[in-house]
Amino acid sequence: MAKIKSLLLVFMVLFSVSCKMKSQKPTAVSTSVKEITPPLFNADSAYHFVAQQVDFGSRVPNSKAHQACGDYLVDQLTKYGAKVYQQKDVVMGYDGKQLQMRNIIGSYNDKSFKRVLLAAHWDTRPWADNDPNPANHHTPILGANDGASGVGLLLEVARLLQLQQPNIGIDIIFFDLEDYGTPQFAEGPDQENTWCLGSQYWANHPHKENYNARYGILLDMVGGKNATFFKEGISVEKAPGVVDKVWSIAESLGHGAFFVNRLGSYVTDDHLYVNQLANIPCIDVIAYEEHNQQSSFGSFWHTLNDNMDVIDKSTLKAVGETITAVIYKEK
Ligand code: AHN
Ligand code: ZN
Repeated sequence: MAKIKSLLLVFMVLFSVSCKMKSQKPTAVSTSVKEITPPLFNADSAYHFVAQQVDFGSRVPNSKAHQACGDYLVDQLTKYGAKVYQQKDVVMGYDGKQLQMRNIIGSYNDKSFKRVLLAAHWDTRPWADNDPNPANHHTPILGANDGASGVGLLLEVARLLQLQQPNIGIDIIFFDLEDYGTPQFAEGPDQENTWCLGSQYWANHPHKENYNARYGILLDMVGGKNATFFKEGISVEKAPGVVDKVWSIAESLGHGAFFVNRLGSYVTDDHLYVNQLANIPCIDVIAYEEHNQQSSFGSFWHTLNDNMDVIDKSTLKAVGETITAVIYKEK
């Protein structure tokens, strides 16, 4: 009997302990928001994604290369685990031509309401109208820097997103028809809205109803040798906090020589319409050379020299590491 009593006592004690354990509240607040170590941005991989686009040739609207490269981008985003949306339509160019447009969107963590948008244009300019040789003005450019660099960098980010999910959802948008803006040789006015046709379309018809994001980062010409990125005017006006965040993270990573802490110029680019029409604060990380006579975007801008020779892995690395750090810090 004494044995049974003491056994009972042991059970009662154990039971009360287990009850206590159950009722104990966790001391740490456990939510899904964590500090995340970002995966390593691989500049060789980004460079490869740039070269693969250039290998298609000029990706000008209504061309085989444009179509083939668009299919490649969809395949890559799919391979890296994105939910892929395609917006296909026909829009009119400055010259009245009907252009086959395709915006390509790769979404990660599609259900989250905490989102950041990353964008670049994937089309290339049909005219090298800034080439020193006027005989080249009607020839399409390869757009290694102007087009392929931003997209290649974001394909590398897509690869990382499959390896490690950040705390937020990400939408990678490849805008079409950014670079069909009125050429210098055209008669009549250079209307601003002849540029950025794909982003205007997207901002007027987002790929999802009521789409929203905390902010956006547009990448344009982010692979050039000795590139510098000044704070672009519209970005500073519309999304000063995002500019400060990106430039200070770049600095902290040792990329302050690329991300110059000074004001650049105002650029008509896809971020204008993301800000103006979609009402999402969006910055443009775009090459800017203060003292370049030929172009503030670099000497090869809209010339036949915009090929793989102008691409430098250390620029892709500086921008790539910065963007990666920015998105994995987000809570
Ligand atoms: C203008 O030249 C009006 N905007 C520059 C946007 C651009 C062209 N980005 C790449 N190509
Ligand atoms: Zn261009």
